[in-house]
Amino acid sequence: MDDRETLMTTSRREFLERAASVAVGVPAIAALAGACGRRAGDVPGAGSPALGSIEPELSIYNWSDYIASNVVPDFEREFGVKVTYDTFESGEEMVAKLQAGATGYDLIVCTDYLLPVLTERDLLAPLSRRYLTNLGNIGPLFRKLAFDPEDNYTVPWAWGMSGVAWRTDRVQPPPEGWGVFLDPRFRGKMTMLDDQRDVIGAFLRYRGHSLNSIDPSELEVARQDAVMAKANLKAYISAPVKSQLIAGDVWIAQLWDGDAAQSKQEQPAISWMLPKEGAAMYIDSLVVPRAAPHPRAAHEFMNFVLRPEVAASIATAIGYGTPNQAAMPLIPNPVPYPSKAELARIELQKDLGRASGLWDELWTRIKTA
Ligand code: N2P
Repeated sequence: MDDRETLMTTSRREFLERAASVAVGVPAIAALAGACGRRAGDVPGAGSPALGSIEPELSIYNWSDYIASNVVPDFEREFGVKVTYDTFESGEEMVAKLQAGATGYDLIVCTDYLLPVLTERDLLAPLSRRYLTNLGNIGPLFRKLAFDPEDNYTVPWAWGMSGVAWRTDRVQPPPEGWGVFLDPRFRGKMTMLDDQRDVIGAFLRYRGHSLNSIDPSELEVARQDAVMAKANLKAYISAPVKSQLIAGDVWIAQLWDGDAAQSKQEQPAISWMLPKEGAAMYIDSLVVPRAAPHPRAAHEFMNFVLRPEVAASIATAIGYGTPNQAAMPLIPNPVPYPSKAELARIELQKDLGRASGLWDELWTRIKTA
């Protein structure tokens, strides 16, 4: 075993410990439309209900730029199912759409900290494991996580980190931390994610606090820093910033590692770094809403993407880490599990419970400042 393997082994264990510490909090979102009572016989963990035959349609709601282009057409061809595929740009956008009454989705890709919001409102259907015969391909690191301790609701899709992408040909020396967004030298050439958890979280870490802070005074300082940084920003923009980075209109962007990797494919002068003060890591998972009209097709799709070659094609296209251990050898440049040094700087986002209201309010004040 060489040094790198030793490091990877250690890292995996620590990574698991950290991932396992994701807290399951009290949901803050009061009324998610479409909530209905638990049906008798499908209590979580009660087993593997039969779902009937596969429906001819399937409706998926995922983050943008988060799938390989062949996956949906290949599934449609093999299973004879017509897929409707919608995308969102932030977790809050996804939850807001569900809140507004969108009930037609069969599969949603949901970020860890939002899962308690959905499960505690009883909005998710327990999975029928009898159809998920490929589930064993998921590495042990990504099973039985704190947000779904019995693996009743989630099939992990990808994991990633929120850091900083920058143009190595325009910015020297390389940025090291979140303070770069307060540097007026790059005014008008910088963007941050259009995502309250990422923006406020970055400035909390900048001051040495947890990015899950609910302390009003820490949050107030983060708000002030965010407003100061805003004067230097071109925009709050998430995945669509990639084309501006590629074109050179943006030099420094708060961005997730996989989206940065996607842009680097087109512009090799783009690099990505994990800020020295630390940043967020997340795990996104497939979930089936309780009201899903096509639950059997949803399960067939989950089992399809659990195949090593399908998971590998997704990971290769999106540039994110895969939880599918069997896929790792099939990926040309798989994202390695975080190094020991990186692990010390990574924090998982948690459900903020009742403090979500305060975060919402601060975000509105930042955006309207
Ligand atoms: C993919 C978005 C990454 C998901 N474009 C962040 N949880």
